[in-house]
Amino acid sequence: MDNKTIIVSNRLPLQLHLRNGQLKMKPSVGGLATGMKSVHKDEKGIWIGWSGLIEEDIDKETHKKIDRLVAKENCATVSLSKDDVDNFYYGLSNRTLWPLFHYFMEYTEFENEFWESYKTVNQKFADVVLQHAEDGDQIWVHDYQLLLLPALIRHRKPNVTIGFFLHIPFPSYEIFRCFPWRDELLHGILGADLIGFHTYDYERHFLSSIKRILRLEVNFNEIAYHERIVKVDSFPMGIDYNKFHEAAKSHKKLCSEERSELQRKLDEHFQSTKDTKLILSIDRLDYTKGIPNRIRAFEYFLNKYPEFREKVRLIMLSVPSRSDVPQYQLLKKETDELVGRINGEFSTINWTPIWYFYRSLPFDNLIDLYSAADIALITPIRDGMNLVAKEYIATRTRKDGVLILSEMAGASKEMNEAILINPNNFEQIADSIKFALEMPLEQQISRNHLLQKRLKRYSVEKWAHEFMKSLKATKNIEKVTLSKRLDEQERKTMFEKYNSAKNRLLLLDYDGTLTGFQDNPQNAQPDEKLFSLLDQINNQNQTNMVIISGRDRETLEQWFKTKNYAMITDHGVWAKEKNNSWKPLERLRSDWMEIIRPVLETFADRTPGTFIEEKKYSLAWHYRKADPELAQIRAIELNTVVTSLISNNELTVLNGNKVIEVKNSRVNKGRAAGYLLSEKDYDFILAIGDDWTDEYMFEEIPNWAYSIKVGYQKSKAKYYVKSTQEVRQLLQGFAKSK
Ligand code: GDG
Repeated sequence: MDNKTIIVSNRLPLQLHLRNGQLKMKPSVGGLATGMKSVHKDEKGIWIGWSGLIEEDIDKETHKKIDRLVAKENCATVSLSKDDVDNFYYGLSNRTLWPLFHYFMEYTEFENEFWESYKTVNQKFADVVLQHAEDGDQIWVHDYQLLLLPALIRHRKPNVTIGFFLHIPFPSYEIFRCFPWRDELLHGILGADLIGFHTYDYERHFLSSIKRILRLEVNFNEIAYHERIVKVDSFPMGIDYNKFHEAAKSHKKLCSEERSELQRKLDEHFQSTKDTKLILSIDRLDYTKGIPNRIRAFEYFLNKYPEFREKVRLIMLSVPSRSDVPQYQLLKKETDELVGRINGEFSTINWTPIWYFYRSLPFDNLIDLYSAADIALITPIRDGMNLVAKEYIATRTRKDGVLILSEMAGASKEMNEAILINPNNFEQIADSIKFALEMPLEQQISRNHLLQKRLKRYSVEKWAHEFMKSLKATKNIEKVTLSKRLDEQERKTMFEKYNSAKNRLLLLDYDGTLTGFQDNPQNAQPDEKLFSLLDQINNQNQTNMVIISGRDRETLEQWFKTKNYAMITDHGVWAKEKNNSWKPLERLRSDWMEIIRPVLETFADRTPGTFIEEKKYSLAWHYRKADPELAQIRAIELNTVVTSLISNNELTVLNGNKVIEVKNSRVNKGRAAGYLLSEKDYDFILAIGDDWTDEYMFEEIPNWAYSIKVGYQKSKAKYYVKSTQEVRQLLQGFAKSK
């Protein structure tokens, strides 16, 4: 059976209006709606979102009517109350996450009430999704209003594939860490199998927060999370190129009567002031878009290059947005005043420098504006992508026109041929405007030619398609790379085999297997519960239970001094059988340590939070507590340096769990396991461990034996368990036997 795709976003791709009890519905024409059209239609999709109407404003009957209407468009609604909209939408989404993620710390409000509502509303979305989702479905969740949704869905419906795409920037760790509920938010997003961003920078920032805040293992762009692999990637959103390009073409062909009023006004402008050029800017009236900066930079330009007065005009379209939030009201006032002041200062009888529209215009007017403008001046302070920049280029049917674009917009990463500016540098903006006004036509054409080619190829449909392709591919990750989960059924069979076996061998790694990790390795001594379980197993006559560890003999001797366990220490240098004394498995030299120790010391000195553990036969550099990114770089560096020093095969560098260990090559847990296997014929063998050093033993034991990895990572082990808690459950199972 084919699986369906569920799309979830804050708003539905429909506009619903209730006027005098009459319900009106029309489709939205935004970029997202266009891009998702094929996903929505072709894949038997359902789109889930808020209708835009408040619960208190609609009676039961109307509610039903709305549901019937949207169902015809394959949509389903999430119903929100006034309180939800105030605290979830205007609150946490737009007064906390929006400013924080756009680096506007001073506008960010941390209100517990907002957060509570955000959780409640995300749960409301999850409830509706769960009414529709079936095992095997793909679910694509959009944007910052729904960061908790992936985990809420995953929790109740584990067997679906979930994608998440963030349309705004993901800020640097330094900003993100300020958010009071940062852990919950990250866990929420990690419910997804695939997490998408517009640019690599946002992806990088996200991974950095994952490593620093949750301390999770990140392998290139994959995160090992519980028993899943979560993939992170960048997918720069495109536009419906053909729609804009074709609309611009057909507008050029219209005769004067057919032209819009706005177009006629623009025509008049061109007639009366033939050599006056138009600079255009379009955006929602939002503080992230850098509107006051742009006006001030334009003023600076008029002062710096007075010869251009009466020769240029700035047309600014500001679309009303979130006017319930105080900062937006202030921005409106500031913009009005700036436009007023500059027009007052510079206007002449024939010329007003800024034409300012505070409204939303129909699509056709947008095309008129894009087509008429000689320059597009797009100067956001921060912007996830910015589609306006792309739309302007798409409408340039003759390939003329110049785009001046802020390097703070995600779009700048793909639009190198534009003139890229820092929106805070007025000098640079003023010079760029002059440069753009004087740019020879051939240069305009050659720049736009390249830009158009790229925009046409990577359209919004392609973007949606690529995301869906990656999302579906995540379904296969598991099969290729990982061991099988040791589930209830497998466990039962394993215990049965254990019970009926005559000669059993248990090879138990210590750190990360029998106990969890401690920041200081000396604090990982065994607890009473562990002793009691190990005692019960060790007392079984038919079982040879061996603790096999990389730790030094002295430490294990000390911890288990009252016990009579079999142990192998130092990765296999020393062995002690039950009721027996210690003997060396390998005879080794350790004079190499004098050369390697100073090298490790320089790394420990230069990398705060790291330290050296000196063992008898090896040296280990631990970096669990260090800054994860610095430690990763240093670890690679250390590997290279040490490897170059030990060309004679005598030493090996082991990359363990947040530790690099240099030791003699002749020693490893595999060789030690081999020695045990040669001593006796076993009919039940189990080896369990959590890091790379345990892989040697997984390789050494026979195929029919149980090899178990602790944690969900690439491994040669046949099975995996999730955590040290699960290891304890296994020990309990063995302890019950005779
Ligand atoms: C968020 C992120 C990211 C504008 N005025 C009118 C109008 N528009 C259309 C434009 C364009 C869209 O609105 C604006 O999109 P942007 O990308 O520029 O900005 P945001 O609204 O802030 O969007 C942004 C985007 O999500 C997608 O991921 O690029 O960074 O902030 O398509 O054409 N459309 C009509 N009349 C107008 O007056 N019809």
